[in-house]
Amino acid sequence: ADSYPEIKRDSRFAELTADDVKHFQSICPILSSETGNSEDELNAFNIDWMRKYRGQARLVLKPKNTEDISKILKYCNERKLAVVPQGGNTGLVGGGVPVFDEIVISMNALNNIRSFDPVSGILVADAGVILETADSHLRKHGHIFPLDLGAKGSCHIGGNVATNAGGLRLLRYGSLHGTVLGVEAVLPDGTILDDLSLLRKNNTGYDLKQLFIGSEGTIGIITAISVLCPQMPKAQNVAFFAVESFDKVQKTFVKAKQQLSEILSAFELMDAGTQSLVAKVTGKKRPLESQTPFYVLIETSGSNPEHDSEKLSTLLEDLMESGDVTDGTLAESETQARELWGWREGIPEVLGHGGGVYKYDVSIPLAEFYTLVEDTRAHLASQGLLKSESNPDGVVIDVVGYGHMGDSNLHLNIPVSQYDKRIEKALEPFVYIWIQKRRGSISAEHGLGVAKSEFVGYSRAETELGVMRMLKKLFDPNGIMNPYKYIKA
Ligand code: FAD
Ligand code: 2HG
Ligand code: ZN
Repeated sequence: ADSYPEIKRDSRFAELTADDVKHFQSICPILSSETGNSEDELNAFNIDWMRKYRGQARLVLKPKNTEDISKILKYCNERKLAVVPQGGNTGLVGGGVPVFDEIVISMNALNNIRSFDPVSGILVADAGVILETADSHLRKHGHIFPLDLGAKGSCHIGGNVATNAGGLRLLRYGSLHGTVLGVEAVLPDGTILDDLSLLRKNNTGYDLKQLFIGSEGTIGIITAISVLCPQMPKAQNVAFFAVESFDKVQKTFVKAKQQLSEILSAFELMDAGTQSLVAKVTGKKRPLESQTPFYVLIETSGSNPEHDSEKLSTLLEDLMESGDVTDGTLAESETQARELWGWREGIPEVLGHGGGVYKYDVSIPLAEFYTLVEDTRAHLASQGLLKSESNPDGVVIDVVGYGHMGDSNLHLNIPVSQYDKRIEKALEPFVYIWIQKRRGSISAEHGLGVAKSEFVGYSRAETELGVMRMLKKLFDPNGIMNPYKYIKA
């Protein structure tokens, strides 16, 4: 495939025939070039959210329930037809789209909320339920989904579990490894694994569901999940600060933890570059007059509106008095809170507007959290790639950093005027070596997909990778599940 000159199609996999298409048609609705669907219709499933990765699937299956998926996988496994499970197709590492002609199994039609128990707070729902739909349903019952992220309007809860998405409030509600109580999944040979537990505590043997959380469609298809949902907070407050140095950002983080403790629900960092870009693309008035290198968004979620706003106002006063922050504002309404969040959640969307963007999603110890951005900037400038007054033809528009600082998770983004192998070569393995030296993670929350698959060795030892390969072989001996990605055999 042109998109992947460095990868070869695996000849173990069969090529799709007209008989195969007919067989799938007897199971569920399909989209196929053979049955008259246009390239545009298939492109929606072949091309990813960033328009960076493009596969060539000629068949998209739209199963309606777990049994359909069981029949599909059993057949594919016997015929050695490779597949790629696809949720909302909002992933950022090329994991949800095919590399070659893998059959896309779209989870869009598995979208029933099965049950919600307001006493225990446990939701059971199909994997294809859109995150925002699940959250709205829960809100009607005084609860929320324990995960929130910018792609909530399109991503699936099954996709979230398959990528172990982190999101904006992991700091408060923890990882899906803690909140997901059960998983129903179909194994590559068609076996339905019913581990849809409603139990918080269950030490009877290996915890199988954990293997599916973050497995990116490589060992089976998640068809439903059960998840423990927190109470909807009665009060939610948002503050936005301008900060002069990263040292002061760290001081602000410590004070926020000390003074807000159990009500702190997000601590997000945005650098100046991201905020200029959001302002430029959206044309909106900036929330603060002060132009500083860093901005911080703090959110609290609690049960007493008066107490919470008092705590946040006291924190703002303290930070202003000590000079830790230069300027700050508190949202006075839900609309204002949403607007402030827009300066953070809107970043991924605007970063691609210049032509393309290289994304690195890393965990780094906090002391050096922002140093990666500075070092990458200096490195690209030294290679003559960074656009500047003295280098107006540079293809790299900027080097920016933002992310979930409360979880030590930085999003290093390099917006460019066009994708260019020279930039990629300058960035990789440069970024990964940098991370390895700090014992960080090259994939904090977006997963490996096709983008990071080559580089897992920078974050994982060979012994760990060996065990992972054994697991993959055990679940998927024919290797049909989402090939060319994740941990390669
Ligand atoms: P897809 O993109 O469709 O698939 C992702 C992977 O999961 C693929 O490997 C696919 O094969 C597999 N998969 C999907 N469904 C299933 C299933 N049912 N069974 C087995 N495998 C499956 N991520 C974060 O962690 N935190 C964020 O804050 C965050 N913010 C984002 C903001 C924006 C604007 C965007 C576009 C993305 C963001 N992401 C974030 C990326 C994140 O990975 C996805 O949004 C989400 O978790 C993927 O869900 P999806 O349904 O779109 O999955
Ligand atoms: C976020 O936190 C997402 O906004 C996306 O994880 C990050 O696009 C990115 O690099
Ligand atoms: Zn993120």
